[in-house]
Formats: sequence, structure tokens, C-alpha cells
Amino acid sequence: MSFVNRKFVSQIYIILTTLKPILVTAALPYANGPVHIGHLAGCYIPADVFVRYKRLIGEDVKFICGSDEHGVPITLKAKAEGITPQQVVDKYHGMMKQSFADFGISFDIYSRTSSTLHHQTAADFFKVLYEKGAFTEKTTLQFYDKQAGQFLADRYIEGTCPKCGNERAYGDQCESCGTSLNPTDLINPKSKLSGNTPIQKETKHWFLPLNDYTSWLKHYILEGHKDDWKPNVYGQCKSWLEAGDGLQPRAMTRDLDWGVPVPVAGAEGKVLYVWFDAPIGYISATKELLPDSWERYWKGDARLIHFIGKDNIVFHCIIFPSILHAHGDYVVPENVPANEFLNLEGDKISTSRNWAVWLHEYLNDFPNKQDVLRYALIATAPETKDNDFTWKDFQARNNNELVAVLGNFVNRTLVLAGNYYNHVTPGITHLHDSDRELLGILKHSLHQIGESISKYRLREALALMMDVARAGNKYLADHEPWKLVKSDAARTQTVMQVALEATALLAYAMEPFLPHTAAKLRSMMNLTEASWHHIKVCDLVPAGHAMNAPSLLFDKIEDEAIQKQIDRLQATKAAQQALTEAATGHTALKAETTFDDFSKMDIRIGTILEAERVPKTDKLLKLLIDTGIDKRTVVSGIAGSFSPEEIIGQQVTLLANLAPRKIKGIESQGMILMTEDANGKLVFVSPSEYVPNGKDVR
Ligand code: B3M
Ligand code: ZN
Repeated sequence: MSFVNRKFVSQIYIILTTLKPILVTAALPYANGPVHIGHLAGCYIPADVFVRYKRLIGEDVKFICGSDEHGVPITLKAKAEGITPQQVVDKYHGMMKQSFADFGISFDIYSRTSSTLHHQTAADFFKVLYEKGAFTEKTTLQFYDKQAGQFLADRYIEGTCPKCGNERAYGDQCESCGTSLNPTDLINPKSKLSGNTPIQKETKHWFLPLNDYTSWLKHYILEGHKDDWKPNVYGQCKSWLEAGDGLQPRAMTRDLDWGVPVPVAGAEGKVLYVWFDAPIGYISATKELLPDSWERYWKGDARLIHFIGKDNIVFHCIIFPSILHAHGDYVVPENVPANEFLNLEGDKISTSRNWAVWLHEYLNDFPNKQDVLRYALIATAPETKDNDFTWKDFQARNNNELVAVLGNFVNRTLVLAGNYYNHVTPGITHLHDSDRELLGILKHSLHQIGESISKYRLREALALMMDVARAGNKYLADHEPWKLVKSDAARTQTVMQVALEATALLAYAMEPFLPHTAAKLRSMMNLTEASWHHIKVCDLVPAGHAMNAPSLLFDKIEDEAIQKQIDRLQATKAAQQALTEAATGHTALKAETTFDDFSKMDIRIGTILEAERVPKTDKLLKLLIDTGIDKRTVVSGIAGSFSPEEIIGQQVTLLANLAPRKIKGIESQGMILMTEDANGKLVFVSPSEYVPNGKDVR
């Protein structure tokens, strides 16, 4: 194919794909708590960046989300708060919707699954499948809590995951390894209601025989999306589809009193499984948004893209597509760009342990700094592996990148343009190569940023945007218009005009990532919104374009503000530890350590050869220990529990490579490991039978 032809074909391809309607969804969050940074980083910001970009290039895209108001997470929360499930969802739905709006997540609709339209849509969908014979009706034994008088579905039951050994796997899923489970798969199951081991009781349910879909799923995913799905998503799907025991039939109904009632006779008191109804929530919300044209985004040549977190992969890649396929009228997802998890200061984000940065609290502490958080979360997005959010990194991103690079370039340019030209763009006199170089970067940048976003590489896209600002800073530093202005007015004019073009381009390029800042910069520069297709470098701010007075886009975040956040988290941790101690009577577990750190400890068995009191102390004994390697002195605070005579010949466990320290003038070469009996008397930790001195403890 000649170059011209290839270009022609690729243009046709662009036209054809741009014509297709795109439906982007972000996972429907459970309406059982406020939104935190883990939610934002996991799917809402990535989806928002993607959608904003698609809108900017004029594609026909709709962005759908809403609250997931059914399922055990809601009823458990209601129980915990002593209110009804309806009160739970009413309380959190509004709050979540507000947080998303505050952070510029530009949903076309944020709906909710307790709506009548959704109940109707989900029930109708179930009926279609039921009438097609897509379900198998089975009476099986299910776990039942006698004390609570209730069947234990999904998160009402916890136990050990048969796949990975996680002891806190739910009845429907293990969050550690992502495997979807049935309650009866759990080892050592326990009711979350009473803590008791449940009994088994017969009940009837409607199962989707996922095993019948295996070869279709293999074709759809393993053959169809080998190259375009993210490796973390594709890999998980592959391991389920190729697992030895294969996919298992999965109940699509539950014995619960909160949810969408099962719309068939003989199903009284049962509701649809939340993972059956929730993804259909994407359809209901589209209907609510576009009562007359919703089908355009779900049928025919529509492109369906689900943004989710990694714990939702099985539901969006295996179960929901099977449901859509069983129905027959719908498209299946073209892509499911799932992110991994974001941790906070080295620990897993947890609502119940209050280990999170809540969006509404962030906004109180950092008013109008939504874009700073968006920036930090995109820059550290867990795209390919879990990542850690730290306040220090957040501060550094703001101060060293947003302030020092992006803000600095924009501010210098606009302030100089104000000083020299009274905020009116001067126009180019004559271009030098160095000017053309920067203009060349500008010309390619939007396209490159767009390419990265299209491939769901948002960190890369953000870095490309920042590279433009970096190039702008370098350009100013190289040309020094503040010096040039004294000697060469014409050249200064060109340099400033080129810098202003770069600033204007940034106003557009930052839009998907930093929408609030983009709007502010556009208004400072008196620019209108524009499609990226219509942006012509050298024509963004033509000569004579009047701008407004600039103000700073970002400002420095001081150490005190960051320390306050770190202190708050430390206080949370201390409070949690106090709770654990009160509940167990023991100090809380220390933070996780590594095997490497453990193996640095040299712990040996030795024998006490001599013991004497350290003069003028109550607690200390000076011991001579035979370590099998040497004989050494150790000072130990055990005189309150032992007399010197009674411990001669006692075998002990010694931390032998502890750095020596002087205690009361005596050099102590190691530490003896002790514990306490129930009365607080010290007890030696020693081998249960004789072992030769010098043996190591591992
Ligand atoms: N509510 C799970 C979650 O919040 C669930 C997502 C539903 S998407 C259809 O993690
Ligand atoms: Zn597991």
C-alpha cells in the first residue's frame, strides 16, 4: 500500500470509529459511605479524563454512573448504624453525588439503583433471560444463621478462601485474589450477623450456568482482546477461563429482603443478586438520561467501556458479558480498563478502619485544590500495579511540578505579556529555528496526549502535558525576554508570542486532567472552549488578542498543612490500636515486616553461666552467657522476677547481634528474650527441650 493510500485508509478508519457512539461507565459505588481517594484513583478520575478527551475530539460519548444501592454492603451498614437500608442509601447517595461534582467528575448522569426505572429495567431483563431458559432452577443447601433467622448471602458470610488462604474472604468473592466464590466454597465459614458457624438449609435459586459460556468467553476475551485489554485484566480473565475446575454456575437470586424482587412466581421473599442488577444499572441510567435514544449506546455498533477497580474484574469481564450475551440484544464491553489499588501511606485504604482521605474532608482542608488532588492521583495512578499515596508525595507534586513547572511557566508568560503589551498579544515578527522547535512540540502535543489517553495510559498522557510546560520554561530560560526587551523589541515580541501560544495550548491540553485550572486559564487568556480538532498552533492567540489580568494557577503547600494530615492519620492509627488493645487485652500487631528484615536478626540459644546483681539497681542482673560461640556479658532487667542463684544453668534465647550498649557502665552484648505469665511475672523464652548452645532460632 502506498503511503497516500495508507493515510487515506487510516483517515477512513478514524471517521468510522468516531461515528460510533461510545458509552463509558464508571463502577457504581455502594451508597454506604463517603467517597475517598481510592475511589477517585481507581476508576472515576481515569474515566473522567478519558471522557473529557473524547468530548474534546468531538466523539459521541456518554458517561454513566450512579449509586449501587442494593446488596449486603448496604444492609450491613444499616444494621451497623441502626437505620433502614433506604435511610442508608438516602444519606450517602447525595453526599457521593456532591463529591463527584466537586472534583469535576463529569458524568452525564449520576443515577441510583433504588429508582423505579431501574427496578423495572432489571426485573424485565431477568424475565427475558428466564423466558429464554437461560437460568437453571436449583434447590441447594445454603448457609443459614439460626440465631438471626436468615440465609447468609455474599458479605453476610466470611471464611477462608479456598484458592489463596485469605481468612477474610466473602461469600461471593475473595478480595485478595479476585476469585469469585459461592458461600459453600469457604473454609471455616462464619456468620457476620452472629459470629456463629452457620447451618445449611435448603432453598431455591436461579443460576446462570457460566460453565456454558466458557467457550464463548474464551473467544470473546482470550482471542478477541489479547492485544487491547490491559495485561492485569486480560491475565485475570485468562486464569479463570483456563482454571482446571472451570467456571461454575452462579446464583442470580438471593434470600434477602432488600433489592429488586425476583419477578417470577414462586420467588416470594427473594431478590436479584446485586451483581445481576447493578451492572444493569448502567442501562437504566442511560435510559433515564436518554429516554428516546438510549439504545443507540447499547446496541448495534455502540462501543461499551467499563472503568472499574481490580476487585470488580470478574463481574465486568465474565459475568455481565455473559448476561448481556444471554439476552442477545446488547453489545458486550469493548474494554474494561481496570486499575489496581491505591494504598495510603503504606496501608490498604479501609473505610471501617477510617484509613482514607475523604473527599469532603480534603476540600475543607484544601479548598479549591481539587485539581491538585486530581493531578497527584493521575500521576501516581495504580495503572499496572498497586501504588501508594503519601502526603509528602502530594506536596512534592504540587510544589515541584504544578507550582514550579506548569504554574511558573504560565505565570511568567502572562505577567510579562501584561507588563510589555498591556495583556494584548504582540504577534510574531520573524521566526527563528528555536521558535519553530517549540511550535513543533506544540503542534504534536495534543495528538500525542490523545494517543496515550486512548490507550488508557493516563500517567503517560499527563507527563506529556507537563513536558509542554517544561519545554516552555526552557524556552523562556534560553531566550530571556526580560533581558531581550531592553535591546531588541521585535525579537522580544516573537518570543513572547510563541510563549503565549504555548500557554494557550496548555489551557486546552490540561483540560482532561485539570478541568478547573483549564477553565481559569482560559478565562485569564480570554479563550473560548474549543474542540482539539480545531486548535491551530500559531493561531490560538492571534496578534491583537486582548487578555485579562493573570492570577496564580497554583500556590505552594506548606509543611504545616501536610503535617496536619500526617498527624491525623497517625491519630487514627493510634485510636485503632487502642481499640484493638481494649478488645483483645493485647497490644495491637505491629506494622508488617519483611522476611529480609527478619532474617537480619541473629537469634541463638545460650546458657546462663553466672549471674549477679548490678549494684545500686533493683531490676538489673549482670549475666554471663555461653552462646556456643563465645562467652559474653549481657545486662538484663529481670532482677524483679528472679534471684541470681535460681537462673544459673537456665537456657535462654538471645538476640545475639544487637549492637552492644553500656548499661550502668557495663557493656551489654545482646538481649535475652522474655515474655510474661498471666500475673505479669517474667518468664524465659527457652527451648522446650535441651538444645546445644549456639543453635540459631529461625
Ligand atoms: N458496587 C462494587 C464496589 O463498589 C460495586 C460496583 C458495581 S458496578 C456495577 O466495589
Ligand atoms: Zn483468595
